[in-house]
Amino acid sequence: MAHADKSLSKTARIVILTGAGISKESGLETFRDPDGIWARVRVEDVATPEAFARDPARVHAFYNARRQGLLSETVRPNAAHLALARLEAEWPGEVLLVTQNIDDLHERAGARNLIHMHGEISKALCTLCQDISPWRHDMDGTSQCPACGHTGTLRVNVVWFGETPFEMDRIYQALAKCDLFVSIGTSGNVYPAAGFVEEVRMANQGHTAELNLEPSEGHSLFAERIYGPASEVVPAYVQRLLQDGG
Ligand code: BV8
Repeated sequence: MAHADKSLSKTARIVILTGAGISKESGLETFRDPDGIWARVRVEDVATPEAFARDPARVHAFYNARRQGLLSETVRPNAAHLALARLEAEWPGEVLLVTQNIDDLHERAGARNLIHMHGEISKALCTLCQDISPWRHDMDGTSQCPACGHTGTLRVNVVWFGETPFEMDRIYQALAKCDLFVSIGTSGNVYPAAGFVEEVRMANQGHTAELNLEPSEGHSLFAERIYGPASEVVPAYVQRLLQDGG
């Protein structure tokens, strides 16, 4: 058990949740900030299975634009992504990184023990043969599945609203036994991710910390809260953990 005033043992197990805020300083949009994605498109039109069934071209166009944005050479991991990769590399205990983000900035920063619970924009799922393939260019109704060769069967491999996030059993198991849970760059609006802090509190074992630009919906549930831009507060927090256990 670690409090802000008690250090964490070096064998402690750490679970980190990230959201769109950690990628903001890399040039990617968040969702619920005033200039965010949901300020210009509706979830119901582009991020549900019903939207895809109703107007696949519109959904393909929405993700094609975001994928192109992610792949521009100006979008690179920032100091927060790099600090989390450093923590994973240097912390003797297990560090599991669970991201809600569909970008690839954590892996480009060097993260390895990583779960994309909402999927990845740079992967395609074939709705016919269920193959998941790397996909780093535009997708539309004529795109061909690399595995089964059919066309018109591909969708972006992300979890839409109403769909079940990936690897939930593994995530809940890690939350139940972690000694430290850190939530970074998320507004705490989307479940089940927004409920992870309560899972840790119910297990009554881990310390909980929120690192965000401003208080999230669930800020009062965290034992420790640190506010500021991720590229500043995350490296400082990681340095503190590595130096004296938090
Ligand atoms: C599901 C992929 C069943 C696509 C996304 C209760 C329980 C369970 C479900 C529900 C429930 N209540 C409602 C639901 C349904 C729904 C839901 O939560 N609705 C909400 C809107 C009420 N949930 C679902 O449908 C989920 N599925 O529940 O299945 C189930 C349940 C449990 C177990 C098994 C099965 C599926 C949700 C996934 C939807 N897909 N994305 C895509 O990306 O296009 S969600 C989308 O929101 C993104 O993944 C995003 O990551 C996520 C969360 O948003 P944030 O990352 O937090 O981004 P946001 O803009 O909101 O906030 C950014 C924060 O960063 C802000 O606080 C800001 O201040 C901060 N910030 C900004 N700049 C910086 C910064 N911080 C630091 N530094 C900075 N520089």
